[in-house]
Amino acid sequence: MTDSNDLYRQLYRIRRFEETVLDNFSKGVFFGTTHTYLGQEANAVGVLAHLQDGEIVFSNHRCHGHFLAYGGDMRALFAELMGKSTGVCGGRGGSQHLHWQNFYSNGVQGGILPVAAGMALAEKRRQSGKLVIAFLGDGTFGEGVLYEALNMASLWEAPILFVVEDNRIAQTTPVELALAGSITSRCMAFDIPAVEIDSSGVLEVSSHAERLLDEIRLQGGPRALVVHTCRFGPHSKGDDTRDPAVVAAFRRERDPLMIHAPRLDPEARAAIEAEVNLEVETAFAQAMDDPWPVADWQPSVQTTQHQPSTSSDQPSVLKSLNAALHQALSKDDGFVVLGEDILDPYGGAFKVTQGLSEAFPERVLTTPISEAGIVGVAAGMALRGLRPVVEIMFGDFVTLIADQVINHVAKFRWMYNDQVRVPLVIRTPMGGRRGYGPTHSQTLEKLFLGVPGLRVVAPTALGAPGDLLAQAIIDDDPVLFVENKLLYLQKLHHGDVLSDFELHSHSVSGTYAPTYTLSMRGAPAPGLTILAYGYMAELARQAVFQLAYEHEIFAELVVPTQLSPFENDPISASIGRTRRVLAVEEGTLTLGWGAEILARASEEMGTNLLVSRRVAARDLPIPASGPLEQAVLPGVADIVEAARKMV
Ligand SMILES: Cc1ncc(C[n+]2csc(CCOP(=O)(O)OP(=O)(O)O)c2C)c(N)n1
Repeated sequence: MTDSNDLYRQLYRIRRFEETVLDNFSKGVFFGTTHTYLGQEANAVGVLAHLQDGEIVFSNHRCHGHFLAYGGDMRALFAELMGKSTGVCGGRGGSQHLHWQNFYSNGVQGGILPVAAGMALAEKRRQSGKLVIAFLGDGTFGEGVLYEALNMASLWEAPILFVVEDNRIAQTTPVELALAGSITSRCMAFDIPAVEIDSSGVLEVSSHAERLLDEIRLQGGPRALVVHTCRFGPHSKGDDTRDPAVVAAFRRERDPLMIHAPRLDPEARAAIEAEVNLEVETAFAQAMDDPWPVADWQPSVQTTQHQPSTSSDQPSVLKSLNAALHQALSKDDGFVVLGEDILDPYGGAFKVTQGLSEAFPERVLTTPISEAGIVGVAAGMALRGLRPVVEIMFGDFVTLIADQVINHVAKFRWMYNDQVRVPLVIRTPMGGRRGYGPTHSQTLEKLFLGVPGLRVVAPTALGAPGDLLAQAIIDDDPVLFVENKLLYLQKLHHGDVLSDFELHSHSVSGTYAPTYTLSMRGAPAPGLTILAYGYMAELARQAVFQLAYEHEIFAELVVPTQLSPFENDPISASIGRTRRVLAVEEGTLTLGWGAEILARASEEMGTNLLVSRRVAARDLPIPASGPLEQAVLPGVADIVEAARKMV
């Protein structure tokens, strides 16, 4: 157990750090935002006093105190807040986004909690005996994803301590205006044993935390510590709407330093304060002198060509994907599959996961209906070295995972300055033509195109979707793997179907997902480039055939399997030859993928581009009725008609 002097030193370090930050914000030294921990120091110090080697801390926007109590470097923290290259994350993260050793923080309320639970589950799976501590505030109890995380943490007995710092206010909103019932009972409703204390005393926080952490280590499962605490400063820099008399009373009666100080010898206390004052001054001055980072990251793209293998006996797309999952799971016990209703005998809504749970019962997890939570948990597992594959039952529900994908999964590597990897695959069936109606038929991947840090891949029957999935599974970075529903029962092409076509596969460096080009064998040079992916590539292939035989229009079809990051080389090579481009997609027309294709072509070619068009779904929800659905979604006839207008 840490001695009293040391506890005081830690409390005082945080206090002086935060005061220095606030003072200097008003002088313009810092930029952006900050959320200081003044008044709450006892929580971080008391809880983290019991952290053991290799254990994990996940924190939120108010993370400086947690970071310093974890053992983080003060100069690096100042530097991070200043945006300097010596910062904890090289200036990429700033005040709310820190990562060092086993410490992580992110500034989106609630979003970290499934990730933290996933980390705890990864530690449990590998029987490391290590636990996770996750800090959150009372206001975060308004976020739905928190309850997904509590549910899964309890259900799967994740070794995690939720530390709720209940300072009775969220930004400017008092808890009375935002929270019904009690935080402790909410935790207990999930069968998570919870202890509630009303204290700013570091010893009291410490003794409760110690007991709960010991319980987790001995018995497993989650626990919660709910601490009524007092925020002394503004929410961030100057936004305190509370009555100053209330805050003054907190400072008089609930100051963790004043509560703890009488336990120290006054001389020892003065010496500690002098040492810390010097440490803070020095760290601040060093950070001020530290260099600014240089933006020197460059994507590198090179194109090479290769022929795909050909064999006449082809499985369906579904079988190919299913086989890839079986193979991955049999190779390495770090691979896990999570999703709703994926257990056998049902085997998932579209059967891509069939047979997996029977063969690998320990590593195939059926989940609650918690799309955001599942992705968060899987992200936590991925951060701790597992390789999860998540199934989102219908692509329409990617709206629910957007925060996890965009603000967590895709950002971690970059904002933590390349120190982590998130080897996570999110598979999902997309698309219409099955009469499932407006909320189960959409093509929504365009919402995720252009999200930095995320690879979006769409297999076709032209290549081997299973190989593509296998590559995605061993990718160290996150992949959104979009499977069009109509492709599932389609046999992989080669042999007969493609005998009329010349097929090339282009692999661009930096990705394993090829772009295919396809043109009529023995035909004159194509005068039009048609671009399509996923199932639309199938319809476009039929259109290319029809255009050649019925209209003597020869087109080259370009089919990327990686939609994002956007790989322009094979596309622009084709458009450079034909000078005409038709982009075809199943998503809605406006602000879609095709718009990007046309914009790139026109930027590159200017007036050399003779004509460009798009074929896409109408800007309408997708109706269930067959004829209505057909009228909304693009078909072969639409592609043929558009092409004829262009040539
Ligand atoms: C999803 C989300 N919504 C809103 C915000 C803006 N915001 C940042 S902190 C905060 C208040 C959080 O309150 P609480 O969880 O009680 O933590 P405290 O600030 O009191 O430590 C809000 C609304 C955010 N960061 N993330």
